[in-house]
This record gives sequence, C-alpha cells and structure tokens, in this order.
Amino acid sequence: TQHVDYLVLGLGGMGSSALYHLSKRGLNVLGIEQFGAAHDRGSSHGETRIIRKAYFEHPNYIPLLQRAYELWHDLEQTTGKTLFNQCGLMVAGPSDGAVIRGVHLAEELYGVEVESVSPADAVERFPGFRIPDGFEVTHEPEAGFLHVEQCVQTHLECAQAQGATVYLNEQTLGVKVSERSVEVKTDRQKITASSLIVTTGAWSSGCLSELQLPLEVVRKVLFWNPVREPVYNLDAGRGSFFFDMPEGEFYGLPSLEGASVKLAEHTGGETVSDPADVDRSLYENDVHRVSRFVEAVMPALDPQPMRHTVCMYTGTPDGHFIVDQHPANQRVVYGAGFSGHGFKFASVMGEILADLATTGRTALPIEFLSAQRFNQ
Ligand code: PYC
Repeated sequence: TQHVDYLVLGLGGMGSSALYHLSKRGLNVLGIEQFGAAHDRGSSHGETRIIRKAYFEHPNYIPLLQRAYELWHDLEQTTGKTLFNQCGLMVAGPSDGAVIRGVHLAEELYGVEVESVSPADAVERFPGFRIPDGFEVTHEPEAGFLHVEQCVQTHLECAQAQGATVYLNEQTLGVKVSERSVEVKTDRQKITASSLIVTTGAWSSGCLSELQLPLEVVRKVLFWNPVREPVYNLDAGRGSFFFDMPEGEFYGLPSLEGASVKLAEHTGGETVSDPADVDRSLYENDVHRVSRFVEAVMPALDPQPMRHTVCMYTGTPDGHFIVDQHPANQRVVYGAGFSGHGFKFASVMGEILADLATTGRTALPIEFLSAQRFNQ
C-alpha cells in the first residue's frame, strides 16, 4: 500500500486545478484519473466554455469569479499559453426573466460592466441574429470563453512540473473514509492518504455514496452547425451568446475557424443512470430543439449540425455547486454538482479545495455552496 499526503481523485476541470494548487504549495500530491489527460468522457471537453461575471445564477458567485479570472490570467502569464478569449457575451431574453434580471443584479451589486443594447443597435452589433420581439439585449465586454481542454492540460502539466504525480487510465474501485483514515482501492493498487480531494464529476455519487449527495447526471449534446454566411467569426469581433427563450436556454460561441458555430441547449437533458455508459450517438430527438432555435434566431447558420459531442451535467436540486468537507473526516473535501455552469470556476475551485484540504477553511466566500443546505 502506497501512502500519500494528498490524493486527488478525478483530474477533469476541478481536479487538475486542485492538483495544480496543492503542488504549487510544495505538497506531496498524487492525482488519479480513470481516463486520459484532458479526455472527452466527462464534463470538461468540447473546445470551449463560456466565462462571464454578470452571473445571473446568483450574485454570490461573483467574488469567486473575480478570483477565477485572476487565476486564469496568472496561469496564462506563467505558461505563456492562451487559455481565455475575451470576446464578450450577448445575453437576450425577456426583461422580466430571471436571466436578464440576474445580469442587471450583478451590475448593480458588484459593478460588473454590462451594456444595454437597443433592438436597433443589436441588428448592427450582432449580425446574423434575429432578436425575438420584446426581448432585451445586454452585452458583457469582459466575458468570453476558455479553451477547455487546454485549461485542463495546462493545470496537469504545471502540476507535474511542480512535483505532482499523475496516474492516468487508473480506475477507482472504492473509497473508504473513516475519522482517522482514507483508503482508496483502484484497479491497480491500494493507496492511503492523509487528505483526499474528490472531484469526480458525474461519478461523484458513486465515489461518495455514503453522503447520499442529491445529484442527477444528465446527458447534454453539443453541436457544431455549418455557417452559411460568415457573420459569426471570432476574428471579425463576434462573441458568445446566451438566449433565454420561452422554450429553454440556448447558448453558443463565435466561430473559431469560420466553418461552424458551436451551440447547445443549456436546459433539459435526459437522466443518465451510469455515466460510464452515457449514449454518445446522435438522435433526431437531440437535434430538433437546437435546430428550431437556429431557424428562429440564427438565419445565417444551417439548422442541421455537421458534428456533435456528448457531455454530462451533474445537477443539484437548486442548480448550485456543492463544495464541502466530509462529515466523518474533515480532511476529505469535495466539489460536486457543478450543474453545467462550473468550468469557468475551475481555477478558483482548485484553490478553494486546496485551502480546505490543507487548513480546513478558505478565505473565499463559499458558505452558500455547503451541503448543509439540503439538510434544513
Ligand atoms: O456557464 O455560461 C455558462 C454556460 C452556458 C451554457 C452552459 N453553461
């Protein structure tokens, strides 16, 4: 049996960052990942993730986002890599809808820069979009996207350069947590750890079954649709977009290569009973909701996708993350239930999980993410 001081299970967005922060502190840390580095079997793949600060989900996230921005920037500075693209984000929806109201709340409470764009200006500023009647449009200039696989890969490479050990393609078969010890059994060995960080995404309920976390994994299909007219190009200054439609919430990214636009529905998705077995094929049923959105709102895009990938959201009942310590052992910490809006926080979540694992507390305001809220 091998013993390590810190063991990180799951090296996707959150785990790769926790590994990075722990190793940066000079600690003895091992990370275990059941697939390869920056793989496409979980929730941290598909080229891009939106990052934004006008956080309509809840203003409590904004201090975390401010730190997340700083940390992504630091990682770019240290490595010389481009991970973040500040292309801006257009948000469109009914003025009295939760999304537009949440954007304005972020502006009021935290001074996040948000421009209101009149319908006439929207036609000029966002060519290729047909804004539904009665919608309000905002633009957040500091928003943009992250290159998701490169973020994971960079955290992993830097962690290894800082002395972390990484075991890839090694499956965790069991996790035993008691007041004084942590034991992990994998398909290759047994490992004991003084402290454990669980960031296993869609596999979290399985790894921490004794906690009965209220998580539901859903299957999400991401599409790349062919461009008919070159009006969505990143290099022409186009940005990301998010629409609060009566049918659901839809989002997309500017065209990176000129041929296609990546887009998806944020709402909905079928429940996945076993994340290892999620259906990665494409069905007519997957396509039609996004196709209808394209027909209604993006006339310069082909409604039929040219490619897709399948990803998973691990949702909580209130759509907010769970970041906490194990009730039986404070040296076991976890981040779970990122509910389809977590990746942008990976940089700061790694720092928070490293704080919790090393000192039992963090200066960052995460009380609202405690698992306790489900026991009240
Ligand atoms: O977190 O910005 C986000 C997001 C948009 C669609 C899915 N997640």
